[in-house]
Amino acid sequence: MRNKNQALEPDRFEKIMKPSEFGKLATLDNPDVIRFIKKYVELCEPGDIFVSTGSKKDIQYVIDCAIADGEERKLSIRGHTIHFDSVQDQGRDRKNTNFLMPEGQSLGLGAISEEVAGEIKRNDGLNEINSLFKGIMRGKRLYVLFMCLGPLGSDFTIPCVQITDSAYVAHNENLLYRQGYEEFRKLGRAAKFMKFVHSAGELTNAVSKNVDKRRIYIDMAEETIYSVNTQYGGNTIGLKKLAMRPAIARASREGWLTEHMFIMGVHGPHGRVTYFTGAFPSLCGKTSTSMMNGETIVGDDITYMRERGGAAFAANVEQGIFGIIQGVNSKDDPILWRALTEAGEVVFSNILMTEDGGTHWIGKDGPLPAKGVNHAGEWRPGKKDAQGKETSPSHKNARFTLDMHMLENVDRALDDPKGVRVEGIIYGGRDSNTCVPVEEAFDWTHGVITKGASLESEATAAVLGKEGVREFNPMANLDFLSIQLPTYIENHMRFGRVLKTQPKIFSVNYFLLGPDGKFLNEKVDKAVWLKWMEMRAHDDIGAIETPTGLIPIYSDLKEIFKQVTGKDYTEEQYAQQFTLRVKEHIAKIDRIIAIYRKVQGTPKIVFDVLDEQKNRLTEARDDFGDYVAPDKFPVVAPGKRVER
Ligand code: SPV
Ligand code: MN
Repeated sequence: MRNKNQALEPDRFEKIMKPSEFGKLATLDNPDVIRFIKKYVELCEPGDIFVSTGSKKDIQYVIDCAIADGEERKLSIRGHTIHFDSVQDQGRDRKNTNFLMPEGQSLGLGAISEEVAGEIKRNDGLNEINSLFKGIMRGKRLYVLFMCLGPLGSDFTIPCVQITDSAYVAHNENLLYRQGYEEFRKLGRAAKFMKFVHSAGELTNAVSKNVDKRRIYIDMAEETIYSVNTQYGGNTIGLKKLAMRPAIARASREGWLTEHMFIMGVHGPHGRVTYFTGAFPSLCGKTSTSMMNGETIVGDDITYMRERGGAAFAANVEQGIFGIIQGVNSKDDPILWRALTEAGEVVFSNILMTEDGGTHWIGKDGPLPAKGVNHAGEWRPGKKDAQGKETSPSHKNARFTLDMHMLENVDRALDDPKGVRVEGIIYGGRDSNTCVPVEEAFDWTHGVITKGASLESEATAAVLGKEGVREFNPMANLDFLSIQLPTYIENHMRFGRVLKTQPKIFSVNYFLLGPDGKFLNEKVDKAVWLKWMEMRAHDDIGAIETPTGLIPIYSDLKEIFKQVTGKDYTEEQYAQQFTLRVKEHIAKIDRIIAIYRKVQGTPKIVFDVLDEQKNRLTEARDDFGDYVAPDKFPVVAPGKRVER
């Protein structure tokens, strides 16, 4: 009960809410929205509230605030800004990302890996987060954003409210997602929205200070996600990785898919455009694949997929890119290069800034600047870290944010409410010694199980502290799984069953090493694998049937290499790249089976399909040994398989 004095005292919400801002909320006619915002205003005690309607003016206001607060600084090129995250805040924090679990429930993901989001008791988590949020926004401004996941006016659309005290986070949301204010207005009380509450916490030099108290807590019951004491985009931008958790659960309940996938149009013969989606763990070439020269991009990170008229249709959840900048150069990535070096709205994070507002990053064209400033402070070539190791000008996970509409290669279907028809799904990981550069699965089930559900990757810098370790990462989606893995796999199988025409499933591996420890492929070779998959999707060319899938015929690749890269692709290169590495494959299957044995409720079909593959491999080994050249296996005509 309130005492008399408190009753006279208006609530903070009423006190600090300007009529102009309240008016923007009132128009929405949604008491749940007001209740939600009010709750966190009372708890976090901001000094000011700004409500964005997504108008040009409101979007510009957020940018101005980010610069005025110092979270972003202007660079010399018009529209470019730079932001720094704390040295300890350079990637997604798996350790402090937890599901708030109701009593007696578990996702069972702990059996698979210690690296996945953990589980804590819901009440404990809420208590902890509430105490961290208490008064955390004193003296700061709270930004309220109405956004949408997916294209507007579509069955893909999910309305969301993001509240944050970081203008940098709000700026990113505005670039990366479609504005949702109109959608909220249209839906009124019927809006079934996801909620994101973020505070960067106390700042020093505009950077989160208490990263030791960084927490990302996921409350599935309320579709609400809390993030505190961090600024790194993957931990804070609600509609990005935070929203994937409730979206995966919604998708599974309703029979569609939420995937960690790009979408791209691959341009085939005679003006044909064929859409592919691709799932890759972080830092494995996902964005660069989707940005491949000559193709068009629909999305680079997160995809929703639904069945329509018996086919699979996919839409980009986002409209922008929060992409890795390392290695972007004018030769390999001409379109991105132009976007990142010409006037236009771009937010850079954790790269090097020079005194005159220039930039540098690992792999950028041009000479290293003599000095500059990055996330770790002053930098000069040769600067060593505390361990005496030479440091690079930018962090490996340094990123850029931009709206894809500014790209020359944006696909015209980006905002199509229907999505695009998917003809192929690609799974890729960082794999130095097992899988061939490109391979097609025999069918949907074989692809889902041996490629998607068996995906592994050597870990990278997008996740804190784990470089080099081989990690199991089914569908490259393990970090975001919010349902039990067997349920997730079964949803894929079920999705395939309702399709009359199933997309083909492929794997790619850009990271295969030769005996000398050098990469067997160049960056541009990716373009060749895409064209090969495009032809296969239409049954234009044949393939070679190996125990693990269908691989290219040398003569087809030779021609595509000539056309796409101008390179003379030799038979020797082909043999090196496409030799079946039986020993490594069997070791991989054994690893995967051992993992699924630990997962309660794994569907039997998973073991059956893996066992069959192992048997085929064992037979091949008996006949040909541990390493088998492609010419030992039969050629099959387009659309055919070997009769067994
Ligand atoms: C990834 O790491 O998969 C990303 C960047 O796309 S993050 O926002 O950190 O998830
Ligand atoms: Mn991603």
